Amino acid sequence: MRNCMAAGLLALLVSACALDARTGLAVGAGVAVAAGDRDGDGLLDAAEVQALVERAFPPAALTGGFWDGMRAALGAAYWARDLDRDGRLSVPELAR
Ligand SMILES: [Ca+2]
Ligand SMILES: [Ca+2]
Repeated sequence: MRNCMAAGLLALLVSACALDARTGLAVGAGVAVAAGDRDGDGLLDAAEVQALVERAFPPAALTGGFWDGMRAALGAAYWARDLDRDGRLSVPELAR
């Protein structure tokens, strides 16, 4: 049940991304990297992605298994874009 709810909300997030694609996802991806790129290397690493996930769903405020699932799903959505599987997300990867 919990997983179904998480999947439904993830589908909403993904469809929001699809809308964004039509209006210029490349710009959005650049903003996402700029906002999350703490060490300034132009890429998002695991810690930076985790920080973005926790900004979206703060673990201090959103507790319990459902929100754990949402954080895991959002993190997985980011890492699904790691096309070269180097453990870092570039602007071109996020823009695809
Ligand atoms: Ca970085
Ligand atoms: Ca990559």
